[in-house]
Amino acid sequence: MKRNLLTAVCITLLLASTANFAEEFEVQMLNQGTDGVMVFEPSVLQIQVGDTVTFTPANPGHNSASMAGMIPAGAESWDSGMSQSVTVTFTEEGTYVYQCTPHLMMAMVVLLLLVIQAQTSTLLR
Ligand SMILES: [Cu+2]
Repeated sequence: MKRNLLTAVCITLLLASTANFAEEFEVQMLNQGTDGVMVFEPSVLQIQVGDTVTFTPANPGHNSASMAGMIPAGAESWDSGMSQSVTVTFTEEGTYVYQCTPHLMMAMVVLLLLVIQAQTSTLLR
């Protein structure tokens, strides 16, 4: 009996850890970050399909805009607008390149976001 209970607890924990909950991430647009000036932080994110990322202008004068032709086919482009935040849900697997439009000429903020398909547990199938 005790053993069954322990097994049940273990399975519950396993299911909880492998369950596919969409996660939320935040990327800040900064005048000064740990990587230098005019940066997105974090600069590279690995997320899963279905996750959302909110781009937050911690300092004004920035935006987050996907670059045409540099996001996966079928993915929706975005542009937060100047000094605005935007929340993007990533529905397509692949690599996304985005920019801060006014600072692109400063070789700034063209960053990568990698979206991978969620790992689904074979135990559940
Ligand atoms: Cu900027």
